[in-house]
Amino acid sequence: MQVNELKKEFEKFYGDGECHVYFSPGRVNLIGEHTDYNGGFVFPCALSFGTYCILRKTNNDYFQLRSLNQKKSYKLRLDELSKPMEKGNWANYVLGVIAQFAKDELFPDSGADILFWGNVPNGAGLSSSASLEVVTGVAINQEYRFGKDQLSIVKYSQKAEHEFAGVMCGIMDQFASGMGKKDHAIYLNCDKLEYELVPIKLEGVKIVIGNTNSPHSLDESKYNERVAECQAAVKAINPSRKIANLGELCLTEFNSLENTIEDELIRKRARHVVSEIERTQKAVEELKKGNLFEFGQLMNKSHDSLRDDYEVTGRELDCMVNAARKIEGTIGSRMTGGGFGGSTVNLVKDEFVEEFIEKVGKEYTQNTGIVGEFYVAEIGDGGKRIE
Ligand code: GAF
Repeated sequence: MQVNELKKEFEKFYGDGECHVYFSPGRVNLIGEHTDYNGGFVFPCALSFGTYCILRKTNNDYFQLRSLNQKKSYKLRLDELSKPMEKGNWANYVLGVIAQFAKDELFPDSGADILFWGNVPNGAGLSSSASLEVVTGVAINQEYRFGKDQLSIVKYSQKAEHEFAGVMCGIMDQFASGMGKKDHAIYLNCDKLEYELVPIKLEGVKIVIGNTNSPHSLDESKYNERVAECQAAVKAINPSRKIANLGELCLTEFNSLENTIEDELIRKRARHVVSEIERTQKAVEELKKGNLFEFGQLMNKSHDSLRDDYEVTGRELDCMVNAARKIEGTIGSRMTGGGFGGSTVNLVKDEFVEEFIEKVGKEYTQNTGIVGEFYVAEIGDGGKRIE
């Protein structure tokens, strides 16, 4: 939907008059999975699709919240804006962010009419919820002149996910949605929150996203269990080497310490995290040198580690990745995001993209009975006002 059409939809609900349009993107992570909440490195980019928020301040004392993607709409008094609703209500992502402003004593002093619309496929592991949180934060911050910087909005959005959705996520998704830059990936140290925008100039190669259409839902998945398993690994290592998180260990150190983790499952989880951080660092180095082939090999290894040691891939993602790797022009293929369903990310040579989509799609459907979807990714900017 074009912005003009969205504004017409807004006027259908709320009447004519001035309104402002904000946008925040979804993200695709190229490498560095399940490392963010371990203080490691990630390498995501913002997408050109995401969530739009059209907003008009009013003189009322209530917020009206609607989404073209959802059936339920809400009318909430200003004093109700920071309270969570029942689990599963989409408005929680919005209220969760408003609640963070409130903790800093920043309260909207008048009402607003708000319409959301998103074109990130839900459950595709491409951060539709982060894009909704970040667009809310950016819009409320600017409209009510709260004066917060973009990084604070990113942090508010992560807190909203913890407190209002119950997912103890790292900061990657909200960071990519807030801080992304067109044609760049973000090389982020999730411990220090230092980052570098790395230009993505993939000559003759496209980033192809494969949506398994096998719903991934972070709160229902085992995401929080993985977070807890990593904490258990830290605890087991601590008597021998004091660390606050697994990101403090390089692989050589981990190899010498891994026997301190008695539980084989916990050891495997930790091995994924430590090896993935090292892979991510290497991958970024290779990309900077223009070694796409090496980058692709590391993507493949990342998936294999997520499958064997971290066990977050599942049948659909594995099936799509296996099919992708059979295509001659595939440089690398892996799952992206939290896993347990969702999407794959693939580097595919231009002249093979069509064949990739056709053959991978066909094999995937034959093996799973599900029809997948494919998008050639465009890397866009982070959250901002667009009109
Ligand atoms: C999800 C989470 F929200 C991120 O913080 C990150 O942990 C990712 O899964 C796995 O890398 O998208």
